[in-house]
Amino acid sequence: MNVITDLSTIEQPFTRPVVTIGNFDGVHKGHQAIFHQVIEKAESIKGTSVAMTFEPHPMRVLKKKKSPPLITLYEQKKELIAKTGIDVFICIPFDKDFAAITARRFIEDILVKTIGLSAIVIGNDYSFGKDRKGNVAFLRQHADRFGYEVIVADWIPGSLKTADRISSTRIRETVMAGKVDEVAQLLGRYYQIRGKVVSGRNRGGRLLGFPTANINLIDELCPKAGVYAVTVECQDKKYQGVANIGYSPTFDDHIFTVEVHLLDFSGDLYDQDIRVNFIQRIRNEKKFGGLDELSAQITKDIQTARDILSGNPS
Ligand code: RBF
Ligand code: MG
Repeated sequence: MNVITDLSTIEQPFTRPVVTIGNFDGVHKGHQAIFHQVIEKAESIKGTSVAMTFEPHPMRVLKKKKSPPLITLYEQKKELIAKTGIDVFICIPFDKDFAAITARRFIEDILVKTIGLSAIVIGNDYSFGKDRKGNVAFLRQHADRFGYEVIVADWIPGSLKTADRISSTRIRETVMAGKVDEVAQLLGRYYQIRGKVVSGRNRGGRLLGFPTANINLIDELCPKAGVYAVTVECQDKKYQGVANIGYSPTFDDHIFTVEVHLLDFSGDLYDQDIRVNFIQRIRNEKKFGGLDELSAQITKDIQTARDILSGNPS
């Protein structure tokens, strides 16, 4: 995938580009369907498939206060879009000046002159440009003069309001509710968090017999407190694991931690980049009467995780 983060580096228009534009937070199944529609259209006209997005997320620039946690940060979004087979990824640095560009100028200067737009695929609920004037109807008004085709993305099941509609909002809520199996259905992959392994209180191994890698999250969104069966990616290896998210109420320090115990592993992961994929929720966090009870429960959790993971090769 060709990655472009500066429009001024585009020296000539692409060959019959088929473009989609969006924030694509989560790169969920709906987004994936749009990318496949873009790719198929591009193949049918021997053109170039293009995904255009913005960074930072426009909602961060436009209304800082009530912006929800992102599902996928830039790096992950880029990786996931690359996996769909899109040819060109254009990420426009978003700021107040860019937000002030009218939909009309955006179409004429960027989509048509710079990119050479042949066709655009967008959702019937998407809008862009100053005052969000750019939408399907607006694009259609200018289509003949500029010689591009407007294709309405057809992934959306039912109307915009139906409960089964996949949306970034719904995914955020489902992650925060800890329903990671449902999230996997919406994403078409397991929900993943990324971070760095940091030192914890050195208590898990020493006191409980179950050492954990404590994770300093890079991601903004995290499943609700509890215990989960997970897979872990670290140093180009994949592990099975059991994650605990929360405050370890058995102890009285009330510090929020995300930690993962890796099955069949002994070693040091300090300072490593780590990725955790959430397969299934096991239980709520509990306050135990003592260390023995807690470690007996963790032993059970590990068995539960093994059972879950043996049926989920991933
Ligand atoms: N701590 C709790 O206080 N309550 C729990 O229910 C709990 N469940 C855990 C389950 C697993 C699989 C693991 C690895 C840890 C769990 N912990 C729990 C956290 C434990 O207290 C923590 O790993 C140590 O205190 C080291 O930080
Ligand atoms: Mg630990």
